[in-house]
Amino acid sequence: MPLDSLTGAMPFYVTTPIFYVNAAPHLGHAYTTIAADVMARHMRQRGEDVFFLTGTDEHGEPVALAAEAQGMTPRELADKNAERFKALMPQLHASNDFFIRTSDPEHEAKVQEVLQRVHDNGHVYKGLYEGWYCPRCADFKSENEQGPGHTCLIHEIELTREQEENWFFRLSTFQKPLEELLQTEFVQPAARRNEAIAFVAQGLQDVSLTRGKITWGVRVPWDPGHVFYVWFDALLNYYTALSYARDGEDITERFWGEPTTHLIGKDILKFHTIYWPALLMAADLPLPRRVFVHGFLLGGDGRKMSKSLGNVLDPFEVIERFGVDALRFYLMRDVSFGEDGSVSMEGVESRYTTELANDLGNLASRTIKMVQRYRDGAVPDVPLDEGLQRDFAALSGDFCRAMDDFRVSDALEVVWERVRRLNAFVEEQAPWQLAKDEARAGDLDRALASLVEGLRTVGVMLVPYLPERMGALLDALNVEDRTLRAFGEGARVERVGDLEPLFPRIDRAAAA
Ligand code: ME8
Ligand code: MG
Repeated sequence: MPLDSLTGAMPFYVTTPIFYVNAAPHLGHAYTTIAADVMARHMRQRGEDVFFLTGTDEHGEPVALAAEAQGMTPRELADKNAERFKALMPQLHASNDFFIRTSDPEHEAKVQEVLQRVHDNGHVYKGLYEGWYCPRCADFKSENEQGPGHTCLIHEIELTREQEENWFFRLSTFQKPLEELLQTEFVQPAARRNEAIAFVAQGLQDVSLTRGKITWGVRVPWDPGHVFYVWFDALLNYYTALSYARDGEDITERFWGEPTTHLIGKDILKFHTIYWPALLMAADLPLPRRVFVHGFLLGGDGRKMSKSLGNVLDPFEVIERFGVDALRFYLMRDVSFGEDGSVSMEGVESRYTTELANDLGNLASRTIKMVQRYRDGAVPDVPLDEGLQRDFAALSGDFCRAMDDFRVSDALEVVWERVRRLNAFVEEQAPWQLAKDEARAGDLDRALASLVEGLRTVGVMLVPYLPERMGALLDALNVEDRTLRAFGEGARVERVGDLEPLFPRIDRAAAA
């Protein structure tokens, strides 16, 4: 894949949801962050102009209630937990370009500006609201969003009956434009788009834009007794961040709209695929290109992860035992991205052993050792094996197409087919046999050169998934240029150096 120069780079903006600071970071938060990071790193390798945003959602009832329960002020709890989410990013090797907190004064001012415009454009009115409310979702639930006895389907807690005078957002007037929007590729994958279509088909009702009962939020400029309902404040983070993320520079024009992809979990589909585009239309702002909705990670028993069921996979424990790259790889590989899937420590261990240590780790160490043993570390500069060349011909295209569609698991499988192909190539060629026969020195040269080029190709492609370990591999191959290049294209590896085992065996007793 030839690389554009920086002048031709396309802006690419990827976001994660901003996470509630009412609790500590967990595997679900890590999952979305890793997937967004894989995409951001991949696009940078293609030479694109990338901005990757994550952060924390600090206002509203979920946080106010949790703070009260812990005998803290909301701000104290937010400060404490925002730090933990901020610290999570380097632990995951996430390469986010900014970390937004919705308590940032710049964010708050911009929220007021945008929502004042929504008001002035005539999309807001005062009315009385009564309904069933989940304080943990910060969401009013319609009849078909409720479990038996007025309970929350997500949090399995009782809903409260709330009545208050609020400012309303005229969501209902966006029925038609939303129906049309949902006929496009705006929501992906298609199964999730159908969920959004079904929701709109029930008929949209106006929604509360403000709350009078709580004070922990962004003040409503035209009615200072109210704060904005947390979801409107939160959704706007994707837009506000661009105005102040870079010191002294407003990058909104560069990244907002067509370059924008929101990555979310399926639990917050309604807000991102219905409320959010309607709000943007009401504020005369461009829409993002797409919302990609991923599935949920479940416990090893296929049930919702919960401490009481004892089926929680702790990301920090995985990192400690297997390394951060193993966590990243496992989550992108074991659960087909977009769908729900069960995860467990046994699953991590099995993928680690069979794929990372055996398939990839062995390929790398064998290849490097053979070049050292038979050619003193110098990679022969000869034409590459034609069969292998054919088997790699479609790789870059297939890989980039999958990535363009945010199919990060499919993209990984496309690479893994070649990892397996290279292992088969070692067996077919049996360089250790060729090395015994002086007359076959040319065949040995070709086999070694082809293996190294194959290893370089997959190594570069896997950097977004395994940034740390592929960094070590490419260092050993003396590859400085880590932009995407097809097999056989451009400068070849000249010398290999020593490489420690990429994925050392984990001693079960020590790990347990
Ligand atoms: O909803 N599997 O924040 P939140 C996969 N603040 N992903 C999961 C998951 C699981 N089991 N559990 C959580 C909020 N996630 C709002 C968002 S955005 C403007 C405001 C991930 O802390 C997934 O991305 O509850 C989900 O959408 C998100 O965490 C919810 O995080
Ligand atoms: Mg949640």
